[in-house]
Order: sequence, then C-alpha cells, then structure tokens
Amino acid sequence: MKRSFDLIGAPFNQFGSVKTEKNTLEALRRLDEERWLGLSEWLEMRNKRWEADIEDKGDVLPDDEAKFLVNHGEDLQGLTRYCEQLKTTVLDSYRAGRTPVVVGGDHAVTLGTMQATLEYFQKEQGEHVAVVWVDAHADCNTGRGNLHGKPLALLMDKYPHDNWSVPADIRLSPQDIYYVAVRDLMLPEAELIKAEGIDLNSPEVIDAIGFRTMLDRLIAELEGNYDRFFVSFDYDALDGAIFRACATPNVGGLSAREALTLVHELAAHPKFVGIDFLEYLPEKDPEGISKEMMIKLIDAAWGYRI
Ligand SMILES: [Mn+2]
Repeated sequence: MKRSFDLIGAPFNQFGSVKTEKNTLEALRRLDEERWLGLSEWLEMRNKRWEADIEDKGDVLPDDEAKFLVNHGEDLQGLTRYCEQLKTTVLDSYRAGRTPVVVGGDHAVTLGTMQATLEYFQKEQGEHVAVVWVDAHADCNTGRGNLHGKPLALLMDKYPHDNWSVPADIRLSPQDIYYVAVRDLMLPEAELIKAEGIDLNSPEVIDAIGFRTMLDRLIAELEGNYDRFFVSFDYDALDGAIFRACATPNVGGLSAREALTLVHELAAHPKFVGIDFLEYLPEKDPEGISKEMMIKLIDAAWGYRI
C-alpha cells in the first residue's frame, strides 16, 4: 500500500535529565554539506526521485503558557498544555488519511501523540490499538520526577499525582503495550510489568530466541490481536556503547541494523498507523553518527531500506 506521510517536529525538551531550549529538529533538518546529510534534503530527494509523498508540517512549538508553566515548576500542566497542541496536529494528520512521523523532543511528548492515536482509532472508530514501545526504559514510573520517564504511566492513568486522570475511552491498557529493547527498570515498573503481564522483549529475550524470531512473534501478535498499532522509538533503545547522543545512553541495546529492520518491517505492516522518534540530542552528536542513524530510521519508517 502506498502511504502519505507527515513529518511533525515536537522539539520540546523540558522533561528529561538534560533540558534544552534549542530546537533539536533544526540540526536534524539542516544540510551538513561535507557529508551531504540533512533530513530536509533527504525528504526532498524521496519526493522528487522516488515518488514519495512526504510533507514536512514544521514544528509544534510550546506556546508562552506551556513555557510559563514549566518555568514555574508546573511540569505536568505545562506538558498537558503542550500535548493538547501536539494532539491536534497529529489528529489532523490521521483525519487527512496520512501517516504521522513525529520527531521529538523528549519522550514525555508521546503523551500528545498517543492520545491523538487513541482518540482517533480507539475512541472514534472503536478499534483495538497497540503500542510498540522501543526503549531502554519502561517509562511507566509512577513516582514524582522527570516526566520523560512516565509517558506510559500517564497514558495508562497510573500517575497518582496532581489529580491526573485520563478518560476511559482514550486510556491505554497495559496489555496493549509491547516493549522492545527495554532493559533498565525501576522496581515498581518491574512489578507492574509482571502483574499486568506486559510483553517484554528485553535484550535477554532477544538473545535467547534471536532477533528474527522476536520480530516475527511480535508482528504475529500485532497482526492477530489488533486493528492498528503505533510505534514509539526512544533513541536510547539503541546500544549506548555507540549511540550516545541522548540524556541517558544505555549500553547493550539494539544494533543499528536491528533497529532499522525493526522500524522498516513494522512500518511496512498494513496495521501500522504512525511512529515517533524521541530523545535525540544533536548537541551530544559532534561527529553526526547519530544524525545519520536518525535519518536512516526515519527513512525506514517512510518505507526505504537500502
Ligand atoms: Mn523513553
């Protein structure tokens, strides 16, 4: 099937352990002339020479209110405010029959992207939606602190602070989460994963059964049990021994080729609806190795793997 894609920037980086005011999408889009490497150039090349339909919708930037709230320690309110804006943009993409590719930003912004996904497919169409969460971390921490470690707790309505609540019709069920490459858990997260029986394809599992078998099983599971699925790709899912351009590099994750195969095959599936890429920090990427990796991953989501 031929897809049309929207590239949506979500450069809001205020909820991780490294906060930055810089627009982290700018460096990714910009052409590095020496290596002829830049996302905008790449996108144009796919449209012009490969008959792709990819539109760069620009960035969803936090408004003054969202910035004010975050600067005054009201992180959850600031994130919620921002995610309302992001949710509207992602919903527009779904309503236009297009496939959103959202590039963050830290992982907290997935709150807005996933709420749009759940609203459009689960609430409005009554469809069963899964999320494949590719990450070093489980992101369902229920304690207070950096919100980039809690988007799944927020989406599942398991964040017991600040009167947080999610309407039942856009709530994510724990059973509908599929973890890949997750390897650094907090004790309450490990307990939640066990209690809820969440599918955990840790590096240990991947080594035991092999990457190919893990991916085949995952796709069979999504194919058999769901109408739609979304993929959320945290840069730190990659092996931190090489890929260190984020706040929390973590050794022992996915190889470049495993990650590219994973994204390429999931995005090629008819039930795939969209993807986001989070946590990449260009300022920690002096040689541009991770920039090249990010562009390849995004290109794999668009359907190319050469
Ligand atoms: Mn994450």
